[in-house]
Amino acid sequence: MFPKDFIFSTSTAAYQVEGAWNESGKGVSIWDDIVHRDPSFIADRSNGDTAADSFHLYKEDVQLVKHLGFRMYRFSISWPRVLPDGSTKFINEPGVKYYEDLIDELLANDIAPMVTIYHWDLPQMLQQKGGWLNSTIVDDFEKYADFVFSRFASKVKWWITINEPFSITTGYGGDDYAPGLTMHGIGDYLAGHNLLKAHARAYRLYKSKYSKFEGKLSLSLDANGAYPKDETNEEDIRAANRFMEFELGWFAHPVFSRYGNYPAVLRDRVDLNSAREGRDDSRLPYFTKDEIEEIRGTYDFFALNHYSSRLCTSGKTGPTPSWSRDSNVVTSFNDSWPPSQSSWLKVAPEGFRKVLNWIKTNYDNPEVFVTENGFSDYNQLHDLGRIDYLKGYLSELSKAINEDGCNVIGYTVWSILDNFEWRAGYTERFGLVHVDFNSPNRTRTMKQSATFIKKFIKENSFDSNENEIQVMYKTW
Ligand code: PNW
Repeated sequence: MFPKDFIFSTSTAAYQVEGAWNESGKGVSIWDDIVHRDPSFIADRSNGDTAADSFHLYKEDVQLVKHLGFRMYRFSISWPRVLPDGSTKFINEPGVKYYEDLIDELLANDIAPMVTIYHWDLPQMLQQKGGWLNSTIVDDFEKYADFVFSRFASKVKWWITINEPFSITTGYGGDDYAPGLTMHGIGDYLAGHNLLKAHARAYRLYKSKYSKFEGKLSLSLDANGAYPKDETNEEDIRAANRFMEFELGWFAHPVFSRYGNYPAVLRDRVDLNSAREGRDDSRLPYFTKDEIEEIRGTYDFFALNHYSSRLCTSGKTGPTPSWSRDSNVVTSFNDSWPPSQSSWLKVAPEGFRKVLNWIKTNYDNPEVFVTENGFSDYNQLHDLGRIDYLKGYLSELSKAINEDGCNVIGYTVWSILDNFEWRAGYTERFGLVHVDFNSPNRTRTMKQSATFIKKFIKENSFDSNENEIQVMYKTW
């Protein structure tokens, strides 16, 4: 089903699994801050103080990754664990040692590390001066990345600078994530602008200072698949494409397109709405010519996080101003798409193939590494919904590769473990492995999907357990 050297990987992120939130010198992040200041921000009023306790149990995690047959493990470094106040003036060596040990443990077990430098846990000290809204974050991030490369570049060959800039912007313009600001249609674009510059700085720094290590770098972009609500309606077809440009193109066009800069439809719509609102300047900042050139081409592969799809039609939605109002797209789900435990995640595997083809067409068929894909359950071991999800998404992925010629080189399951699912707390579980968050030792138990994926990776096919899967699908 998949090419011989295709890489199967699985992932986590620091705040979601590590715990040890104030141990051995770690500083406070915006997530530590918000969960303690406002417990109602989280569905079950929980937090990541202990999470899956991977800070102490990482060796067990590595054995699970190995046992299931994954060749790679994607994890993130907590910025405030290594640099407690965000700056390199003070380096927290015990925090650095944790990642050294984790990397060594992975390498000793023949698992390649893929390291995400920033997966949402900004040092609170940097948020105090505006976080991603303040352009000084670009220098701060470059210095942090420099520090991380200086310590780990000799052992880590796969790097993600920033995980999901789109999701990060919703913490400034949509109230979805920390820091929980609601500057709709303003804060999100400002944050996005600085995120793009920060990524480019880190990428260029690596190429000028660390290229002898021959690492591959990118940023992970999240994208839903987009379907016209009515496949025969021209306006819906345009709405679906506009949705792709507003969600994925916002960050992909500046980096991966031939000319760089924001997609024209995003530029034009935000400029127009800003003028209509009587503003002097567009709410979407402009890049200088030099900045466009600095950002363009800062990738060695395309890193895609994909979970679900949307039906699109045109229409006004959301507050004025806001990203959704600017997009002029109203989204919904097809009733036939099976649900997960997450309201935003319905099972629509063909949408995955669509996104991969969209990337192929729009960005000249780059190498793609799927850095996240997964399904949420609620506290189950018998997770038939996840098996069905993986089966559907892996099938569509293989069609994209084998029939459409999409250049996909790797695929990552989110997640190896149940973990702290941001605002949903522990009410939505993405793990192949169950974690008992009530047990002091955070007992890990393989779910049925772990057995499924192990067999799949080993045999590079799920034909041999086809019958088993059919039965599972019926019961589910
Ligand atoms: C990702 N959407 O976030 C994150 O990278 C993970 O940390 C997270 O646990 C995982 O997916 C599951 O949520 C996403 O609305 C959040 O399409 C929202 C979306 C996609 C990904």
